[in-house]
Amino acid sequence: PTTVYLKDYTPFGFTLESVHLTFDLAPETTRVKSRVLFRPDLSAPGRKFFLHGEQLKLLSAAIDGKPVTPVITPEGLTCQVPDKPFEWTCEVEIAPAKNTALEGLYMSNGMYCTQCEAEGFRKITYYPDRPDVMSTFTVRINGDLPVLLSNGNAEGKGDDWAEWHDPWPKPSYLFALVAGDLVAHPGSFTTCSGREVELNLWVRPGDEGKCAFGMEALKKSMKWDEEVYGREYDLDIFNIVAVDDFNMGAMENKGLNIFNSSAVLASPETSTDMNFERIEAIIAHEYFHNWTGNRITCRDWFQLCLKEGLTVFRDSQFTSDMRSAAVKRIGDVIDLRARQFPEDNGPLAHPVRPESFQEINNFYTATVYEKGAEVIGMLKRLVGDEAYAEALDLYFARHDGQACTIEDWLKVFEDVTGRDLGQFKRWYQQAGTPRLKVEESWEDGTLRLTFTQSTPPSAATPAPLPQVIPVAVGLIGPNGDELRETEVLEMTKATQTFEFSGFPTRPHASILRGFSAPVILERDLSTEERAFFLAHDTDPFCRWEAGRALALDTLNAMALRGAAPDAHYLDGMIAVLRDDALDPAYRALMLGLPGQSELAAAQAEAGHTPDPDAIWTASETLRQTLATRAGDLLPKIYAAAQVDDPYQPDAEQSGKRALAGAVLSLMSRLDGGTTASVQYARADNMTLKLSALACLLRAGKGANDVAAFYEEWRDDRLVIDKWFMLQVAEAPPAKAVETVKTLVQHPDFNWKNPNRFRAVLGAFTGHHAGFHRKDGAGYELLADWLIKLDPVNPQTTARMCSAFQTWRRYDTDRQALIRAQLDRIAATPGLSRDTTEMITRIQG
Ligand code: HT7
Ligand code: ZN
Repeated sequence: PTTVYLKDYTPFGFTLESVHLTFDLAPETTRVKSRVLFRPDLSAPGRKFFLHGEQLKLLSAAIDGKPVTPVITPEGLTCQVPDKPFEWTCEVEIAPAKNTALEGLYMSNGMYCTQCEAEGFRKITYYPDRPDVMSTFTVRINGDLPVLLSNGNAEGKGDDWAEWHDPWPKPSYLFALVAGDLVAHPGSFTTCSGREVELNLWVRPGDEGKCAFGMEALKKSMKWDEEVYGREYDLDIFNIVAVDDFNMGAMENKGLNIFNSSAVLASPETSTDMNFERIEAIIAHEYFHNWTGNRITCRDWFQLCLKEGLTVFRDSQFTSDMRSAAVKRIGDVIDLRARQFPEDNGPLAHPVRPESFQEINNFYTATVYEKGAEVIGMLKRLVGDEAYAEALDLYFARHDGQACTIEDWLKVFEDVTGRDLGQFKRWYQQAGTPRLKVEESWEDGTLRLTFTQSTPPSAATPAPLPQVIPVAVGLIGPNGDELRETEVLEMTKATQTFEFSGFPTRPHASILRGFSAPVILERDLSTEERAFFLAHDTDPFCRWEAGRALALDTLNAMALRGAAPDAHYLDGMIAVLRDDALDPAYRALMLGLPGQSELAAAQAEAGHTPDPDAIWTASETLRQTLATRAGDLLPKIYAAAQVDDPYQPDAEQSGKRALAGAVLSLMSRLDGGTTASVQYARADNMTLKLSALACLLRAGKGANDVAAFYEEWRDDRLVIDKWFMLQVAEAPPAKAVETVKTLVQHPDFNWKNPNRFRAVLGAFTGHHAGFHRKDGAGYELLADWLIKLDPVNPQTTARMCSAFQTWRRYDTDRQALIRAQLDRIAATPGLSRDTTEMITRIQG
């Protein structure tokens, strides 16, 4: 397979004046005609007329009406073209019904839909399928289907045709077409300049009752982007379509967003609070792309973080504004540590802006998205809120309509602030999570903090250089009073000391407030000091982090040395349980334990070999001990956390349900599931149903309810995904493999549907002790399924290979077992480019 390098970027050499497409839809024989006006850029002498095209049957091609015979390869075609503007026309045939990879034009439950990012348009027609080639599109769809949609504004329609025109130049990856038997949940929005925008959420008949929340989320997003970023919507219509077969969450096609149905459809009876929050965030994310991604796009796919990091950052700001900022921040950090840190510290490590790839689909990663967003958060912290707002205004004004780079992005900040961001740029260029070690000394009323940064070398970055690290620090007194407000220390060297003077007694330094940089903070604190911060830190993140560190320390001591649960942790958690003044959602977060994979990572980081079974046992023991210690306190808190009002998926109610759920899971260890049974029977919403069912399964009592649940919800595919997922997640480690093997025999296990595949196999790879079963049965099972899925859907297969990325952490037996499976996958004849690249990188 060929490797593409950032350093090799060259412009296309032709401008596209306009694009006209005509689709004659038929499941196995769709005809696509294209008419494109090309203007050669005469100042680009080496230009080559190359049009991407894959799996296309070329029926005809012509230049200025004269038939031509291009040279065709599996990647595309070339042709002699004139040195003056010319009209390219061609007709191809494709088979959407046979397209199981879900890239290009494909079918899902009888509906036609497209997914073109990153390089799917080349499976629709021959075209310069690269993000720096932008043009206006006019699209005619011929097909005998009730709803025919494409990008932009509706130009006209008849019984079996529709025409759309998108006046905003866009790259091909933002093209979309949808056709099918769909119903609209309508809405409207008046923009800040008084324009009326028609909104529609298109769904399959039967799903109409799951649209209201998504529509409201869209309106809130449109308003927020006007108020916070000054961004107004720019078409007369905005359509969202829900699709059942989809490789990722959603896609921001101009004016026609396409969503995985799990990322947009919701009702209280079928969706959990977490589903609602995720849906609100994804709708916002895709909508925000209209400016950060669509109006200003990426020059090439190496610049993916330009749109994704910024848009994730913007959707996090939105959620913080709509809900609790502290809870959102902590949730983001939990997610970053669970998904991005393993990537950054393993064989898949790559910079936020990678420098090479074989298959770009493999770089839609937590590093590009979530670390990319962290980098923007750091930039904002360093320059301040005002300069950030000014820089963004300049970015939109200067680059509207362009395909840009990270250099363009940083330059607006340099121009606004006068700062040199050369060193800061390393965050985009270097892989690896920096370790930030802090040492403290106290003398003559002065507290000195000495920070040392170092990033482990990796294949992607063999010799990392010091980065700019904003370290937010506050000082607190012995009673928890804030002695010095949060200030951002700017670390630029490998080692740096900061002094804080004028204190009669030694203050406590609360460090890395708000998780001000995506680093691993190495700080030697006693359990007493951690308990102090857990009780007194005024920064919600650092307070939560203190509890987290206590949990990690005690779990590691229990798993590695058979130690007893730490009293400071238990006392601290009892205090949290008793503290009615704390936001329930925050208390629920405090009560959560670190994930078992995170514990394994921490142990490996400290030079130990993690034992998944010991980690599982330690986690269970700690929960059981906490439950026993809390005892009678639990039913009281559970009762106080009940919601009497009608269900609302808002922050207040979901916070209470999260706390009730955390407490119920502790109570179930004491009452054998009695309270959970009552909750399950009475619940009128999916959040309460599922939290109760999980407790019952853990208590070994859920079999009947699981069966009844299936009968009740068998016709609702999104609920049945939950049904599959829950059984895997709650299986005891020794039974996880067998549970999966039984579930994949179920008639509803449609493995070609990515949501269903992930519900079972994704949940399985998240079951740390089950997946890492000592005899390797978990590894073999996953490999079997990856080999089976790869020819059908390479993208989803490749993403799931990352379950193996942590293989070097484990004992030599497990390492050998995983390596054997990696070798087996790699040796599979005809393995896709996607999966080949992932497996090769993981093998190292
Ligand atoms: N920009 C999109 C990324 C994407 C995608 C989405 C769905 C299916 C396949 C895809 N390939 C790439 C989603 C986003 O970040 O908003
Ligand atoms: Zn995105």
